[in-house]
Amino acid sequence: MNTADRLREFFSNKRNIAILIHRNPDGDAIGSALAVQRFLNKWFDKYGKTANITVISPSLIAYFLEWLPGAENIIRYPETPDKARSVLKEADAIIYVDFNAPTRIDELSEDLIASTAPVVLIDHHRDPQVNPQISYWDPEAASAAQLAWKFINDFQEPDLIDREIAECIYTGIMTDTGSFRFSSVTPEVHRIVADLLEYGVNPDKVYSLIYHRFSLRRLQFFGHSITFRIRHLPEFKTTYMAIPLEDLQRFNIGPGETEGLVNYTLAIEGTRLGVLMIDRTRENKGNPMVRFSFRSKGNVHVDQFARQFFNGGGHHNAAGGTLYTTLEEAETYFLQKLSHLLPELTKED
Ligand SMILES: [Mn+2]
Repeated sequence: MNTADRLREFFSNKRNIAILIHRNPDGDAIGSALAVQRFLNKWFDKYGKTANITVISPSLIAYFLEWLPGAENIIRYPETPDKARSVLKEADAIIYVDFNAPTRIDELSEDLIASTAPVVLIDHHRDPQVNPQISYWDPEAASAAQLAWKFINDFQEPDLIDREIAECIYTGIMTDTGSFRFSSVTPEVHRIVADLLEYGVNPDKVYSLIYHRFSLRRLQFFGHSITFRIRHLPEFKTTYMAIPLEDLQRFNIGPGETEGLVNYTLAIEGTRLGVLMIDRTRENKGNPMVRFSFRSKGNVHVDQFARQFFNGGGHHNAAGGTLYTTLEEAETYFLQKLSHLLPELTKED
């Protein structure tokens, strides 16, 4: 059976499809999920069938992603936990988008583990913890969105693809590649982007809707962090920022508003490892918790580092992790562990 037939056969008898994305969903997770949802809705419509296709987010949605076509219909667990649970419970297919471990969806994880519905995986993170019936998984892919694009195109229904779907996919690729510049960007990525522009995507519009959305308060928070919270360690080719809770409170920084801050650490010449650590006590019911974002250049592989020492993981050059300590303890611990990366940090590519 060819791929299109397999996809059609899998979906044709499904009536309640839940599309799940990871906590604190980014442009890639939301863009990919909404593209898949819109496409599947049109596909069921075309064949005169009805199916409930629902995107569930474990977290609220960052305001600069709310404009994405279809975002208004995402079920957000913190707002409607019962609805999120019942959709998951009734699902006869679950599509994992931009994540691959049930534990990455916080309070919904237990419900997901309990589900026996067949799984479709659309993801580019390493070490999947699921057993999908249909898999669009490639850890070398720059974004989940390009795998979602392959999934959509594999149905061989080009008339169902529209500008809105293309905008969602474009958003996912743009946000996961640092606007098309990370080492994961291949000629194939640009070929996909070229196709998306053919569908009418306006790059300047999408970029502005995502990145030119700072409030004065948020820009001042970035300026404050860069001025007062940054440390540069030239002997380790490392630059990091440690953001205390008082800063988040002073500038009233909400979920998702620290997005992009870590990138400034890599802007300092000679930096090969950039780290952002943020006091997330508020998100852990008042108990100490620090979230780490790691960014790196070349052969400095932060995914292993994050997995080994920070209860995390990710990609070679972008990873995350969590410690359940105070910010000061987290900083001390990080500085102790940094020596493990020294060989990679000081070896040029
Ligand atoms: Mn992604």
